[in-house]
Amino acid sequence: MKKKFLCTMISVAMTAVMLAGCGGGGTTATTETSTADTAATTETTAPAATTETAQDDAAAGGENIVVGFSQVGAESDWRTANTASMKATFTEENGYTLLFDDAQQKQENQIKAVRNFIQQDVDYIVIAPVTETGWDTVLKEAQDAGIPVIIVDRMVDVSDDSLYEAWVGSNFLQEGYDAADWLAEYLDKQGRSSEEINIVTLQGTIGASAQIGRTNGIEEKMAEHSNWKMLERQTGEFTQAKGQEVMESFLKSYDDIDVVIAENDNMAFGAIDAIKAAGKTCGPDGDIIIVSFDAVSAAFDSMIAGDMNVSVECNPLHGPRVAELIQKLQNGETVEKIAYVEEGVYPAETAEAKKPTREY
Ligand code: GYE
Repeated sequence: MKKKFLCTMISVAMTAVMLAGCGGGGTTATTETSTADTAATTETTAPAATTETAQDDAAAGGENIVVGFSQVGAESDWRTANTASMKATFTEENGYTLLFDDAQQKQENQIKAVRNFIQQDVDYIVIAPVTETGWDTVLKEAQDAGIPVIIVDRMVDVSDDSLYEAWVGSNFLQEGYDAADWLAEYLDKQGRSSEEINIVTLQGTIGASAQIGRTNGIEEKMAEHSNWKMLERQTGEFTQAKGQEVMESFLKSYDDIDVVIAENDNMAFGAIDAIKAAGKTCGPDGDIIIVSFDAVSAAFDSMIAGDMNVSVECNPLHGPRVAELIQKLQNGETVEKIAYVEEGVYPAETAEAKKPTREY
């Protein structure tokens, strides 16, 4: 799309070094890291293949808009749906060439991917950042290269907001409030609003906006409920396996857990497995109340099965939203710097009716 002949030539030259595998710099390392870890990632990440696509597009003077997307990883159902949304939006038919990089939950991989995109002189860089901090330097590099950056899903915490054009994602603090408000109402209906309520929390990746907002939202609301006691919080890294592991240790430490707050559905699934394995019960008719976030399709199955009490929605379908931002920027229009998506709360009693309407 860009007609920067010199930049393209430099980019092609650097790419050639990278493909030949004889460079010692960060770009080569990105390729190796991304391809070495898992076979599955290699397929989706395929740095060499995506590099060739960018080259081809540039060489052919292609009119496609080249978008480099640095994705967090594939840690959850939410993330899978988010990746699918981006890939379904940024297609050749829609006028895009997508360079997709899976960072496997490591910020260092994301930084390498962004540098790779800069070297390839993509038209736009889109980042779903693992954590909020640590972005100033690489975003400045993108800005100096004249490449607009869009942040999606989690936020970045940078000293200068002009380092990115726009952000679109969820109001994670509001999600935390919504979860706590649902719990207060539920306990009230059960006549337990002054009983001591013991809570444990499985937190997301520490430093990720989804973790910070949800933890803080609940923490703020705790002040309104003097009978709520947070026994412990620990990260389950947003994965089912870690969620299960941490829940197993919580169950060993405490025999009187009333509520599990899992900062995403996959950790809740892990926690439910741990609870059942320990011979305890959970869900609307069980001993332990399960409060979760995301409201992915499998959470509705879990609610229908009677295991989960509620899931606070977090919408991952950001592909079209990012595309709209890019189209506006292409037309020289101003875009909203910060845009939140609308979300709901889905308690178990709504699951059966709502499940067929869910898109992810
Ligand atoms: O809740 C979780 C995923 O950042 C909103 O990341 C996202 C979170 C989501 O791993 O399932």
